[in-house]
Amino acid sequence: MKQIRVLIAKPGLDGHDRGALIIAQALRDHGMEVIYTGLRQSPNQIAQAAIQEDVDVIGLSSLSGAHKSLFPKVVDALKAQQAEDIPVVAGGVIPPEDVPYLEERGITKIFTSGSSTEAIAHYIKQLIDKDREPVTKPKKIAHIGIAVHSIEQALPFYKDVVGLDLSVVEDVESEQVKVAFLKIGESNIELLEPLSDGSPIQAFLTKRGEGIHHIAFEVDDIHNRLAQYKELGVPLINEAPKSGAHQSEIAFLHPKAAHGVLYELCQPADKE
Ligand code: B12
Repeated sequence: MKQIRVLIAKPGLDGHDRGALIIAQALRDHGMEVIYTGLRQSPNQIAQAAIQEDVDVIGLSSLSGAHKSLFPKVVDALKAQQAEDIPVVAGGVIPPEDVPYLEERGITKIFTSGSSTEAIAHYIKQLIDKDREPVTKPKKIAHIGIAVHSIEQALPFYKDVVGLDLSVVEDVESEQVKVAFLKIGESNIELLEPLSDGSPIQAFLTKRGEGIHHIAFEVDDIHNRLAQYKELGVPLINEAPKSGAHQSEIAFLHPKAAHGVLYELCQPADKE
């Protein structure tokens, strides 16, 4: 695979160059060749530089609030010069509500403040190298795990009031927990009762009391996905899958990866 060439550009009068310089250095550290235009470039100048330098991708940075006007102008300038095949990614201080508009106007992906440089480099590599596996969405929410002191005492609410059917109750020795699954549409509510004082569920109950413990995503590529998340710098509780309920393979991401939510990846027994 040839070295990826990236043009990092700052359109308009914006003088904030810290983010652009950090991205330029991070992409170099990831083995890319980076050309930085410097400050105060017009959309036409950026398109011309991209063509002359024969880059694979353009990265725009804007913190001044002019992104809605300037980013689409770069896309238009590329089109006017028959160079619309050069993808444009962008970042900076960009309110989330502007992201759909910018993507509709031809910006391939927006990375807002706080985006990890690993995720940006990974995205660009995957954008250019079609053989790399893209990060795909999980298939569905497999279940929502709820920590309870006693499954027996919690069941009447879920069965008799909510009207859910109990599909299975089993012990998961690896987690020192007894689980009960209640099917709801394509997903399940999973009640979790500790089997011993050493159970992570007992620790959760002691610290926080009963309540939502985790959300599980169903995946069919748990090994690859964990490797991919690791490459993206996602903090993982389990770097390799372990056994979960119904012989599934499971792994937990650290809640600091996801704004305080504990996520589980869950691959049913017959997948992969
Ligand atoms: C540092 C700073 C400055 C420094 C700039 C130093 C420099 N050389 O960059 C100084 C003090 C000079 C400055 C001046 C001004 N600033 Co100022 N500044 C900031 C501040 C506090 C942090 C910006 C920063 O460096 N962040 C760190 C970098 C690493 O983050 P980042 O750029 O967002 O980059 C990340 C992502 O966005 C993304 N990314 C960024 N670029 C790219 C590009 C690509 C290709 C990709 C993939 C990703 C990507 O990846 C990075 C990593 O996650 C922000 C507030 C904020 N919270 O953002 C205000 C802020 C940007 N400034 C602001 C303003 C108003 C100004 C001034 C106009 C103030 C004034 N009245 O004089 C001037 C204008 C300067 C100018 N000539 O343009 C406003 C902008 C408002 C707006 N957008 O509507 C902000 C948002 C503050 C605020 N809340 O009001 N500022």
